[in-house]
Amino acid sequence: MDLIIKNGLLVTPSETYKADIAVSDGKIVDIGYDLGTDASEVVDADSKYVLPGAIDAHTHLAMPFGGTISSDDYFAGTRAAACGGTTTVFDFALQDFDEPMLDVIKRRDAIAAPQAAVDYAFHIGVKDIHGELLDSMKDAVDYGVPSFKVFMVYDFGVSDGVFYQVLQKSKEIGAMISVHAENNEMVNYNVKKFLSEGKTSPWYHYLSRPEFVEAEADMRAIQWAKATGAKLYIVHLANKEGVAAVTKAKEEGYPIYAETCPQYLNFTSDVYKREDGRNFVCSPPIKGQESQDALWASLKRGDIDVVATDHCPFMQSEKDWGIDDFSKIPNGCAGVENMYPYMLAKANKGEITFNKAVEVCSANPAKIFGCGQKGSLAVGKDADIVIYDPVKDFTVTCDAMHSNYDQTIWEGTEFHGYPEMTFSRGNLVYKDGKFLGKAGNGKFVKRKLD
Ligand code: DUC
Ligand code: ZN
Ligand code: ZN
Repeated sequence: MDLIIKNGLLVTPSETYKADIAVSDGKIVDIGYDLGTDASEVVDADSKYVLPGAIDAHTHLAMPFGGTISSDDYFAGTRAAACGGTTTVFDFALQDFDEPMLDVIKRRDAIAAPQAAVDYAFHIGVKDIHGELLDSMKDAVDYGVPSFKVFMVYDFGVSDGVFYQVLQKSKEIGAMISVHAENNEMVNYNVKKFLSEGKTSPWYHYLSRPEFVEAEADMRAIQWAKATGAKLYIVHLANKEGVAAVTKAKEEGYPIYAETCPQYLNFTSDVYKREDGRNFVCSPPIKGQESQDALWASLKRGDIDVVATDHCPFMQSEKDWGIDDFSKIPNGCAGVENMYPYMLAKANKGEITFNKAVEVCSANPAKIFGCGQKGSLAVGKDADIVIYDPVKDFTVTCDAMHSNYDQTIWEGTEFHGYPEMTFSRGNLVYKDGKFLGKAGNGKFVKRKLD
Protein backbone atom coordinates (compact mmCIF):
# COMPACT_ATOMS: atom_id res chain seq x y z
CA MET A 1 0.00 0.00 0.00
CA ASP A 2 1.27 3.51 -0.76
CA LEU A 3 -0.67 5.47 1.82
CA ILE A 4 -3.02 4.90 4.73
CA ILE A 5 -4.80 7.82 6.35
CA LYS A 6 -5.98 6.73 9.77
CA ASN A 7 -8.65 7.76 12.26
CA GLY A 8 -10.03 10.74 10.31
CA LEU A 9 -13.64 11.89 10.05
CA LEU A 10 -14.56 11.18 6.43
CA VAL A 11 -17.05 13.50 4.78
CA THR A 12 -19.31 12.73 1.82
CA PRO A 13 -22.34 14.76 0.72
CA SER A 14 -24.57 12.49 2.82
CA GLU A 15 -22.42 11.08 5.64
CA THR A 16 -19.70 11.88 8.15
CA TYR A 17 -18.00 8.89 9.74
CA LYS A 18 -14.73 7.79 11.27
CA ALA A 19 -12.64 5.44 9.12
CA ASP A 20 -9.23 4.77 7.58
CA ILE A 21 -8.52 5.21 3.86
CA ALA A 22 -5.99 3.16 1.92
CA VAL A 23 -4.42 4.36 -1.32
CA SER A 24 -2.50 2.46 -3.96
CA ASP A 25 -1.36 3.64 -7.41
CA GLY A 26 -3.20 6.93 -7.01
CA LYS A 27 -6.57 5.34 -6.26
CA ILE A 28 -8.58 4.79 -3.11
CA VAL A 29 -8.49 1.02 -2.68
CA ASP A 30 -10.07 0.52 0.74
CA ILE A 31 -12.11 2.39 3.32
CA GLY A 32 -12.79 0.79 6.69
CA TYR A 33 -12.04 0.52 10.35
CA ASP A 34 -8.47 -0.21 11.39
CA LEU A 35 -6.83 -0.88 8.05
CA GLY A 36 -3.50 -1.30 9.84
CA THR A 37 -0.23 0.47 9.08
CA ASP A 38 1.28 -1.60 6.30
CA ALA A 39 1.97 1.25 3.87
CA SER A 40 4.91 3.38 2.67
CA GLU A 41 3.27 6.39 4.30
CA VAL A 42 0.90 6.44 7.26
CA VAL A 43 -0.86 9.65 8.30
CA ASP A 44 -2.74 9.98 11.56
CA ALA A 45 -5.80 12.18 10.96
CA ASP A 46 -7.25 11.84 14.46
CA SER A 47 -9.41 14.94 15.24
CA LYS A 48 -9.19 16.01 11.59
CA TYR A 49 -11.67 15.91 8.73
CA VAL A 50 -10.79 13.89 5.65
CA LEU A 51 -12.42 15.33 2.52
CA PRO A 52 -12.41 14.85 -1.22
CA GLY A 53 -10.22 17.47 -2.91
CA ALA A 54 -12.22 20.40 -4.22
CA ILE A 55 -12.91 20.81 -7.92
CA ASP A 56 -12.78 24.42 -9.07
CA ALA A 57 -15.03 24.30 -12.13
CA HIS A 58 -14.21 27.86 -13.19
CA THR A 59 -10.72 29.33 -13.59
CA HIS A 60 -9.04 31.66 -16.08
CA LEU A 61 -5.33 30.85 -16.04
CA ALA A 62 -2.96 32.81 -18.28
CA MET A 63 -5.98 34.21 -20.08
CA PRO A 64 -5.57 37.16 -22.43
CA PHE A 65 -8.19 39.56 -21.13
CA GLY A 66 -8.77 43.24 -20.38
CA GLY A 67 -5.64 44.35 -22.24
CA THR A 68 -3.32 41.96 -20.40
CA ILE A 69 -3.01 38.32 -19.34
CA SER A 70 -4.34 37.02 -16.02
CA SER A 71 -1.35 36.75 -13.72
CA ASP A 72 -1.55 33.07 -12.72
CA ASP A 73 -0.18 30.73 -15.35
CA TYR A 74 -1.02 27.02 -15.18
CA PHE A 75 1.78 26.36 -12.71
CA ALA A 76 1.02 29.21 -10.30
CA GLY A 77 -2.73 28.63 -10.52
CA THR A 78 -2.52 24.92 -9.84
CA ARG A 79 0.11 25.42 -7.12
CA ALA A 80 -2.30 27.81 -5.39
CA ALA A 81 -5.13 25.33 -5.94
CA ALA A 82 -3.18 22.53 -4.23
CA CYS A 83 -2.40 24.78 -1.26
CA GLY A 84 -6.10 25.54 -0.80
CA GLY A 85 -7.25 21.91 -1.06
CA THR A 86 -8.35 22.07 -4.69
CA THR A 87 -7.14 19.07 -6.65
CA THR A 88 -8.79 19.68 -10.02
CA VAL A 89 -9.30 22.91 -11.93
CA PHE A 90 -11.52 23.41 -14.96
CA ASP A 91 -9.97 26.16 -17.03
CA PHE A 92 -11.58 28.13 -19.83
CA ALA A 93 -9.85 27.63 -23.15
CA LEU A 94 -10.97 30.56 -25.29
CA GLN A 95 -11.43 29.78 -28.96
CA ASP A 96 -9.68 32.01 -31.50
CA PHE A 97 -11.76 33.17 -34.45
CA ASP A 98 -11.75 30.55 -37.19
CA GLU A 99 -10.36 27.87 -34.85
CA PRO A 100 -11.89 24.36 -34.77
CA MET A 101 -12.80 23.24 -31.25
CA LEU A 102 -10.31 20.39 -31.04
CA ASP A 103 -7.51 22.79 -31.96
CA VAL A 104 -8.52 25.02 -29.05
CA ILE A 105 -8.05 22.16 -26.62
CA LYS A 106 -4.73 21.07 -28.10
CA ARG A 107 -3.38 24.63 -28.19
CA ARG A 108 -4.16 25.20 -24.53
CA ASP A 109 -3.14 21.72 -23.41
CA ALA A 110 0.32 22.25 -24.90
CA ILE A 111 0.70 25.11 -22.41
CA ALA A 112 -1.05 23.48 -19.46
CA ALA A 113 0.43 19.96 -19.54
CA PRO A 114 4.05 20.84 -18.63
CA GLN A 115 2.93 23.33 -15.97
CA ALA A 116 -0.03 21.83 -14.12
CA ALA A 117 0.64 20.64 -10.58
CA VAL A 118 -2.85 19.22 -10.05
CA ASP A 119 -5.29 17.68 -12.50
CA TYR A 120 -7.12 19.90 -14.92
CA ALA A 121 -9.91 19.89 -17.47
CA PHE A 122 -11.10 22.42 -20.02
CA HIS A 123 -14.33 24.11 -20.98
CA ILE A 124 -14.19 25.77 -24.39
CA GLY A 125 -15.16 29.44 -24.56
CA VAL A 126 -16.96 29.66 -27.90
CA LYS A 127 -16.48 32.76 -30.05
CA ASP A 128 -17.02 31.60 -33.61
CA ILE A 129 -19.28 28.94 -35.15
CA HIS A 130 -19.21 29.87 -38.81
CA GLY A 131 -18.84 27.20 -41.52
CA GLU A 132 -17.89 23.85 -40.02
CA LEU A 133 -16.92 25.22 -36.61
CA LEU A 134 -20.32 24.51 -35.09
CA ASP A 135 -20.05 20.85 -36.05
CA SER A 136 -16.52 20.71 -34.65
CA MET A 137 -18.06 20.91 -31.15
CA LYS A 138 -18.68 17.17 -31.51
CA ASP A 139 -14.93 16.53 -31.94
CA ALA A 140 -14.32 18.21 -28.59
CA VAL A 141 -17.02 16.09 -26.93
CA ASP A 142 -15.50 12.91 -28.39
CA TYR A 143 -12.07 14.00 -27.11
CA GLY A 144 -13.37 14.38 -23.55
CA VAL A 145 -14.36 18.05 -23.40
CA PRO A 146 -18.18 18.05 -23.33
CA SER A 147 -18.68 21.56 -21.94
CA PHE A 148 -18.70 24.93 -23.69
CA LYS A 149 -19.25 28.47 -22.51
CA VAL A 150 -20.79 31.41 -24.26
CA PHE A 151 -20.36 35.00 -23.13
CA MET A 152 -23.28 37.38 -23.60
CA VAL A 153 -20.88 40.29 -22.91
CA TYR A 154 -17.37 41.47 -23.87
CA ASP A 155 -16.07 42.11 -27.36
CA PHE A 156 -15.84 38.35 -27.94
CA GLY A 157 -19.38 37.67 -26.68
CA VAL A 158 -21.77 35.87 -29.02
CA SER A 159 -25.02 37.08 -30.57
CA ASP A 160 -28.37 35.65 -29.48
CA GLY A 161 -28.51 33.66 -32.72
CA VAL A 162 -25.13 32.05 -32.11
CA PHE A 163 -26.04 31.23 -28.51
CA TYR A 164 -29.25 29.60 -29.75
CA GLN A 165 -27.40 27.47 -32.32
CA VAL A 166 -24.83 26.39 -29.73
CA LEU A 167 -27.66 25.30 -27.42
CA GLN A 168 -29.30 23.32 -30.22
CA LYS A 169 -26.01 21.66 -31.16
CA SER A 170 -25.26 20.78 -27.53
CA LYS A 171 -28.57 18.94 -27.25
CA GLU A 172 -27.69 16.92 -30.36
CA ILE A 173 -24.17 15.95 -29.22
CA GLY A 174 -24.72 15.56 -25.46
CA ALA A 175 -22.84 18.63 -24.26
CA MET A 176 -23.35 21.19 -21.50
CA ILE A 177 -23.50 24.92 -22.22
CA SER A 178 -22.34 27.42 -19.62
CA VAL A 179 -23.26 31.05 -19.89
CA HIS A 180 -21.89 34.34 -18.63
CA ALA A 181 -25.22 36.15 -18.49
CA GLU A 182 -25.39 39.94 -18.54
CA ASN A 183 -27.14 42.26 -20.98
CA ASN A 184 -24.38 43.67 -23.18
CA GLU A 185 -26.34 46.57 -24.65
CA MET A 186 -27.41 47.83 -21.24
CA VAL A 187 -23.88 47.54 -19.87
CA ASN A 188 -22.39 49.44 -22.81
CA TYR A 189 -25.02 52.15 -22.61
CA ASN A 190 -24.52 52.62 -18.86
CA VAL A 191 -20.72 52.66 -19.06
CA LYS A 192 -20.76 55.33 -21.77
CA LYS A 193 -23.31 57.43 -19.92
CA PHE A 194 -21.50 57.34 -16.57
CA LEU A 195 -18.13 58.16 -18.10
CA SER A 196 -19.60 61.09 -20.05
CA GLU A 197 -20.97 62.40 -16.74
CA GLY A 198 -17.54 62.12 -15.11
CA LYS A 199 -18.67 59.18 -12.93
CA THR A 200 -15.49 57.14 -13.06
CA SER A 201 -15.10 55.34 -9.72
CA PRO A 202 -15.53 51.54 -9.24
CA TRP A 203 -18.96 52.17 -7.73
CA TYR A 204 -20.09 52.93 -11.31
CA HIS A 205 -18.83 49.55 -12.42
CA TYR A 206 -21.50 48.14 -10.12
CA LEU A 207 -24.15 50.67 -11.21
CA SER A 208 -23.48 49.98 -14.88
CA ARG A 209 -24.20 46.28 -14.29
CA PRO A 210 -26.79 46.28 -11.48
CA GLU A 211 -28.96 43.34 -10.39
CA PHE A 212 -31.49 43.49 -13.25
CA VAL A 213 -28.82 43.61 -15.98
CA GLU A 214 -27.73 40.15 -14.92
CA ALA A 215 -31.23 38.87 -14.05
CA GLU A 216 -32.66 39.75 -17.44
CA ALA A 217 -29.90 37.84 -19.21
CA ASP A 218 -30.29 34.84 -16.87
CA MET A 219 -33.98 34.69 -17.76
CA ARG A 220 -33.36 34.89 -21.50
CA ALA A 221 -30.72 32.17 -21.33
CA ILE A 222 -33.04 29.93 -19.32
CA GLN A 223 -35.87 30.57 -21.77
CA TRP A 224 -33.72 29.45 -24.71
CA ALA A 225 -32.41 26.41 -22.86
CA LYS A 226 -36.00 25.39 -22.13
CA ALA A 227 -36.95 25.88 -25.78
CA THR A 228 -34.06 23.76 -27.07
CA GLY A 229 -34.06 21.17 -24.26
CA ALA A 230 -30.35 21.88 -23.74
CA LYS A 231 -28.48 21.50 -20.46
CA LEU A 232 -27.56 24.95 -19.19
CA TYR A 233 -25.12 25.90 -16.42
CA ILE A 234 -25.19 29.53 -15.31
CA VAL A 235 -21.72 30.54 -14.15
CA HIS A 236 -21.06 33.04 -11.37
CA LEU A 237 -24.73 33.66 -10.54
CA ALA A 238 -24.80 36.74 -8.32
CA ASN A 239 -28.30 38.26 -8.31
CA LYS A 240 -31.51 37.39 -6.49
CA GLU A 241 -33.92 37.40 -9.43
CA GLY A 242 -31.62 35.09 -11.36
CA VAL A 243 -31.64 32.79 -8.35
CA ALA A 244 -35.46 32.76 -8.41
CA ALA A 245 -35.46 31.98 -12.14
CA VAL A 246 -33.12 29.02 -11.60
CA THR A 247 -35.29 27.71 -8.76
CA LYS A 248 -38.39 27.92 -10.95
CA ALA A 249 -36.72 26.17 -13.90
CA LYS A 250 -35.49 23.38 -11.63
CA GLU A 251 -38.98 22.98 -10.14
CA GLU A 252 -40.34 22.66 -13.66
CA GLY A 253 -37.87 19.84 -14.23
CA TYR A 254 -35.41 21.46 -16.65
CA PRO A 255 -31.71 20.56 -16.55
CA ILE A 256 -30.63 24.01 -15.45
CA TYR A 257 -27.65 24.27 -13.08
CA ALA A 258 -26.17 27.23 -11.26
CA GLU A 259 -22.81 28.18 -9.83
CA THR A 260 -21.89 31.02 -7.53
CA CYS A 261 -18.50 32.15 -6.25
CA PRO A 262 -17.05 32.95 -2.82
CA GLN A 263 -16.71 36.66 -3.66
CA TYR A 264 -20.50 36.91 -4.10
CA LEU A 265 -21.12 34.97 -0.89
CA ASN A 266 -18.72 36.99 1.23
CA PHE A 267 -18.80 40.61 0.03
CA THR A 268 -21.49 43.07 -1.03
CA SER A 269 -21.45 45.89 -3.57
CA ASP A 270 -20.30 48.20 -0.77
CA VAL A 271 -16.74 47.08 -1.57
CA TYR A 272 -16.90 49.31 -4.67
CA LYS A 273 -17.04 52.34 -2.38
CA ARG A 274 -13.75 51.36 -0.74
CA GLU A 275 -10.48 53.06 -1.52
CA ASP A 276 -9.26 49.75 -3.03
CA GLY A 277 -12.63 49.12 -4.73
CA ARG A 278 -10.97 48.57 -8.11
CA ASN A 279 -9.40 45.35 -6.82
CA PHE A 280 -12.91 43.89 -6.45
CA VAL A 281 -13.92 44.71 -10.01
CA CYS A 282 -15.13 41.54 -11.66
CA SER A 283 -18.08 40.80 -13.88
CA PRO A 284 -20.78 40.28 -12.95
CA PRO A 285 -20.04 42.70 -10.12
CA ILE A 286 -20.64 41.76 -6.51
CA LYS A 287 -24.23 42.62 -5.70
CA GLY A 288 -26.25 43.97 -2.74
CA GLN A 289 -27.09 42.29 0.58
CA GLU A 290 -30.46 40.95 -0.62
CA SER A 291 -28.79 39.15 -3.48
CA GLN A 292 -26.15 37.73 -1.16
CA ASP A 293 -28.88 36.46 1.18
CA ALA A 294 -30.68 34.86 -1.77
CA LEU A 295 -27.48 33.11 -2.85
CA TRP A 296 -26.93 31.58 0.59
CA ALA A 297 -30.58 30.50 0.91
CA SER A 298 -30.47 28.94 -2.53
CA LEU A 299 -27.20 27.17 -1.85
CA LYS A 300 -28.61 25.69 1.34
CA ARG A 301 -31.80 24.63 -0.52
CA GLY A 302 -29.77 22.97 -3.25
CA ASP A 303 -30.74 25.23 -6.15
CA ILE A 304 -27.21 26.54 -6.45
CA ASP A 305 -25.33 23.41 -7.35
CA VAL A 306 -21.71 24.49 -7.38
CA VAL A 307 -19.35 26.95 -5.74
CA ALA A 308 -16.40 27.75 -8.01
CA THR A 309 -14.10 30.77 -8.18
CA ASP A 310 -13.91 32.52 -11.57
CA HIS A 311 -10.25 32.83 -10.51
CA CYS A 312 -8.76 35.54 -12.72
CA PRO A 313 -6.15 37.56 -10.82
CA PHE A 314 -4.36 40.68 -12.00
CA MET A 315 -1.45 42.65 -10.62
CA GLN A 316 -2.03 45.85 -8.67
CA SER A 317 -0.38 47.92 -11.42
CA GLU A 318 -2.98 46.53 -13.87
CA LYS A 319 -5.92 47.17 -11.56
CA ASP A 320 -4.53 50.71 -11.22
CA TRP A 321 -5.17 51.37 -14.92
CA GLY A 322 -8.69 52.15 -13.76
CA ILE A 323 -7.95 54.69 -11.03
CA ASP A 324 -9.59 57.41 -13.13
CA ASP A 325 -11.85 55.20 -15.27
CA PHE A 326 -13.57 52.05 -13.98
CA SER A 327 -13.95 50.71 -17.52
CA LYS A 328 -10.16 50.28 -17.80
CA ILE A 329 -9.87 47.94 -14.81
CA PRO A 330 -9.18 44.34 -15.92
CA ASN A 331 -12.14 42.33 -14.64
CA GLY A 332 -11.36 39.52 -12.26
CA CYS A 333 -10.37 38.47 -8.75
CA ALA A 334 -8.37 35.68 -7.16
CA GLY A 335 -10.00 32.77 -5.37
CA VAL A 336 -8.62 29.36 -6.23
CA GLU A 337 -6.64 29.07 -2.97
CA ASN A 338 -9.45 30.55 -0.88
CA MET A 339 -12.61 28.75 -2.00
CA TYR A 340 -12.36 25.49 -0.04
CA PRO A 341 -10.95 27.14 3.13
CA TYR A 342 -13.77 29.70 2.94
CA MET A 343 -16.58 27.15 2.53
CA LEU A 344 -15.07 24.78 5.09
CA ALA A 345 -14.70 27.61 7.61
CA LYS A 346 -18.43 28.28 7.12
CA ALA A 347 -19.03 24.60 7.88
CA ASN A 348 -16.71 24.73 10.87
CA LYS A 349 -18.78 27.63 12.25
CA GLY A 350 -21.98 25.63 11.74
CA GLU A 351 -23.45 27.94 9.07
CA ILE A 352 -23.56 25.03 6.62
CA THR A 353 -22.68 21.37 7.08
CA PHE A 354 -19.35 19.88 6.02
CA ASN A 355 -21.45 17.63 3.80
CA LYS A 356 -22.84 20.67 1.98
CA ALA A 357 -19.35 22.14 1.51
CA VAL A 358 -18.17 18.85 0.00
CA GLU A 359 -21.27 18.62 -2.16
CA VAL A 360 -20.99 22.07 -3.77
CA CYS A 361 -17.18 22.23 -3.98
CA SER A 362 -16.47 18.66 -5.10
CA ALA A 363 -19.25 16.10 -5.61
CA ASN A 364 -21.59 18.27 -7.69
CA PRO A 365 -19.02 19.69 -10.14
CA ALA A 366 -17.74 16.13 -10.69
CA LYS A 367 -21.27 14.86 -11.35
CA ILE A 368 -22.49 17.77 -13.49
CA PHE A 369 -19.38 17.86 -15.67
CA GLY A 370 -18.96 14.10 -16.13
CA CYS A 371 -15.84 13.65 -14.07
CA GLY A 372 -16.61 10.19 -12.70
CA GLN A 373 -13.22 9.42 -11.16
CA LYS A 374 -13.30 12.48 -8.91
CA GLY A 375 -15.45 14.26 -6.35
CA SER A 376 -15.88 11.66 -3.64
CA LEU A 377 -14.14 9.47 -1.13
CA ALA A 378 -15.02 6.01 -2.42
CA VAL A 379 -13.15 2.88 -3.41
CA GLY A 380 -11.97 3.11 -7.02
CA LYS A 381 -11.90 6.93 -7.15
CA ASP A 382 -8.78 9.04 -7.59
CA ALA A 383 -7.08 9.62 -4.24
CA ASP A 384 -7.59 13.39 -4.29
CA ILE A 385 -7.80 13.94 -0.56
CA VAL A 386 -7.64 16.88 1.85
CA ILE A 387 -6.94 16.64 5.56
CA TYR A 388 -8.57 19.58 7.33
CA ASP A 389 -7.61 20.79 10.77
CA PRO A 390 -10.71 22.35 12.40
CA VAL A 391 -8.75 24.17 15.11
CA LYS A 392 -6.03 25.80 13.03
CA ASP A 393 -6.43 29.57 12.64
CA PHE A 394 -5.25 31.17 9.42
CA THR A 395 -5.20 34.73 8.13
CA VAL A 396 -4.94 35.31 4.39
CA THR A 397 -2.09 37.54 3.24
CA CYS A 398 -0.69 37.87 -0.25
CA ASP A 399 2.66 36.60 0.98
CA ALA A 400 1.16 33.41 2.39
CA MET A 401 -0.67 32.60 -0.85
CA HIS A 402 0.86 30.60 -3.70
CA SER A 403 -0.32 32.57 -6.75
CA ASN A 404 1.48 35.12 -8.91
CA TYR A 405 -0.22 38.25 -7.65
CA ASP A 406 0.50 41.19 -5.38
CA GLN A 407 -3.06 41.97 -4.27
CA THR A 408 -6.00 39.84 -3.27
CA ILE A 409 -9.55 40.68 -2.22
CA TRP A 410 -9.13 38.06 0.53
CA GLU A 411 -6.28 39.94 2.27
CA GLY A 412 -6.84 39.88 6.04
CA THR A 413 -9.66 37.30 5.95
CA GLU A 414 -9.50 35.08 9.01
CA PHE A 415 -10.41 31.40 8.89
CA HIS A 416 -10.96 29.17 11.89
CA GLY A 417 -9.95 25.79 10.49
CA TYR A 418 -7.66 25.26 7.51
CA PRO A 419 -6.44 22.50 5.17
CA GLU A 420 -3.36 20.79 6.58
CA MET A 421 -2.50 18.40 3.74
CA THR A 422 -3.56 17.91 0.13
CA PHE A 423 -3.00 14.70 -1.85
CA SER A 424 -3.33 14.67 -5.62
CA ARG A 425 -3.85 11.08 -6.80
CA GLY A 426 -2.14 9.94 -3.61
CA ASN A 427 0.85 12.30 -3.90
CA LEU A 428 1.35 14.86 -1.15
CA VAL A 429 1.25 18.25 -2.87
CA TYR A 430 0.71 20.52 0.15
CA LYS A 431 1.50 20.38 3.84
CA ASP A 432 1.35 23.03 6.55
CA GLY A 433 1.65 26.08 4.32
CA LYS A 434 4.17 24.57 1.91
CA PHE A 435 3.66 23.53 -1.70
CA LEU A 436 5.24 20.10 -2.28
CA GLY A 437 4.00 19.30 -5.78
CA LYS A 438 5.70 19.52 -9.13
CA ALA A 439 4.92 21.20 -12.44
CA GLY A 440 3.78 18.62 -14.98
CA ASN A 441 2.39 16.14 -12.44
CA GLY A 442 -1.19 17.31 -13.09
CA LYS A 443 -3.02 15.26 -15.72
CA PHE A 444 -5.63 16.28 -18.27
CA VAL A 445 -8.99 14.84 -17.21
CA LYS A 446 -11.16 13.51 -20.01
CA ARG A 447 -14.86 13.69 -19.29
CA LYS A 448 -18.19 12.31 -20.51
CA LEU A 449 -21.58 13.63 -19.48
CA ASP A 450 -24.35 11.28 -18.28
N1 DUC B 1 -15.41 37.91 -15.37
C1 DUC B 1 -14.35 38.33 -14.69
O1 DUC B 1 -14.50 39.13 -13.77
N2 DUC B 1 -13.14 37.86 -15.04
C2 DUC B 1 -12.92 36.87 -16.00
C3 DUC B 1 -14.02 36.68 -16.94
C4 DUC B 1 -15.33 37.12 -16.44
O2 DUC B 1 -16.33 36.80 -17.01
ZN1 ZN C 1 -17.82 35.16 -16.84
ZN1 ZN D 1 -15.15 33.40 -15.71
